Amino acid sequence: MVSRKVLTLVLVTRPNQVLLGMKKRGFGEGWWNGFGGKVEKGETIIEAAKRELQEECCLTANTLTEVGQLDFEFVGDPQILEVHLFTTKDVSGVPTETSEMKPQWFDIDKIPFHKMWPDDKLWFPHVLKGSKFSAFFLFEGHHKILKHKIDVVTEQ
Ligand code: 6U4
Ligand code: NA
Ligand code: NA
Repeated sequence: MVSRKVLTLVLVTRPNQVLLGMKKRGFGEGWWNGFGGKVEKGETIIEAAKRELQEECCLTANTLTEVGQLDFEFVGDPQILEVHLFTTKDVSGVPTETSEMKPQWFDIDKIPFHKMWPDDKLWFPHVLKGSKFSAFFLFEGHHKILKHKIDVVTEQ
């Protein structure tokens, strides 16, 4: 049976820069990524996105804008990961390293795609333009994309 696991991913931006975190453990360890994780029972997706941002880098999101959904299938695994992607410019606090993530600001022309999930280079340009989109990726292992499709919902 195909099941879906719902996750969140938050990109914090400021002019010409995006905040990424080096994942120190677990899924995606060793790669730079936005902040996020599993939606828990009894919370909304937005509540989960805010909680994970707080837990992983000590920032409070005052607003979040939903910009896209990323669905990931892995060959041999019946579980689809459904990742809800948000952006925000409006946060309180200071990015702080935690046991899960080490945050760092990157210039948008110096995003370290070679040390990120391989799908990121495909959809980041849409986010940076302000487009909304829905995407699907079929992975073999964690490094190889066999198929992908990105549908832009609102073009910018
Ligand atoms: P626990 O088990 O509680 O430590 P949790 O923090 O809930 O885990 P985690 O860290 O496994 O969840 O969440 C994975 C994070 O990685 C989510 O923010 C979604 C994100 N993610 C998963 N696949 C991705 C991919 N292919 N590209 C990407 N982000 C991905 O950019
Ligand atoms: Na996480
Ligand atoms: Na979590």
